[in-house]
Amino acid sequence: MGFRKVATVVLMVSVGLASTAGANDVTRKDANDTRGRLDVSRVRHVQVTDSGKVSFLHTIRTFQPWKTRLLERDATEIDLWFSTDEDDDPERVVYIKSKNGHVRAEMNTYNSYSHGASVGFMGTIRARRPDERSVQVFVPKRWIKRRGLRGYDWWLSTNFYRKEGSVCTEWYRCTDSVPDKGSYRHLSKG
Ligand SMILES: [Ca+2]
Ligand SMILES: [Ca+2]
Repeated sequence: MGFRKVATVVLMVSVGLASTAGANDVTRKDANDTRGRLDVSRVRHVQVTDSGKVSFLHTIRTFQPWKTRLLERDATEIDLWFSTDEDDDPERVVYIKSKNGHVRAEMNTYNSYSHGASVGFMGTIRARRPDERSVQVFVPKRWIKRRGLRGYDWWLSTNFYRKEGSVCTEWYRCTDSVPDKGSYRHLSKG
C-alpha cells in the first residue's frame, strides 16, 4: 500500500470518527448487584446526529450476554425514564422489548397522579444491539428536550422475570435500578 492510499484510509477513518463523536459523551459504571441476566454493568449517553436529526444515544450494557428474545418474556424489559423539566418525576418512558426476535423501543408520555399514572404511546424509536451484552436506543431530541432548558434527567430499570421460588423475589422479578438512587443529568449541546 503506497503512501497516498494510506493517507486516504486515514482520512476516511477520521471522517468516520467525526460523524459518530458527539456532545457530552458520558459513561457511568453500575455494580454487579442484581441476579439474572439483566444486571447492568454500565450506561452511556451521548448526543449524536442520526440521519440528519439530533438524537440522544443511550447504551445499556450488562454483565452477562442475553438473546434479544429474552425481552419477549412477560415482565421482562428495560425501561428508560426521563424527566424533561428538572424535577424527580418522569414525563417520558421508553419501553425496550422485543418482537419476532428484533429489539423494539417504544416512546411514551408519562403522567403520574396521586393514585396511579397514565402512559400514552408516542411512537417507536430506533434501537439496535451492537453486541450480546448491549442495547442502544436513539431518543429523538425533539421528544425529550424542552426549549430553554439545558438538558434532561434520566434513569433506568431492568426487569428480569423468573419462575416462582427463584431468587427473584419482587413478583418473581430481578430488578436493577440505575443509578441506585436519583438520576443522571445529560446536558444538551445547542
Ligand atoms: Ca448492576
Ligand atoms: Ca419531571
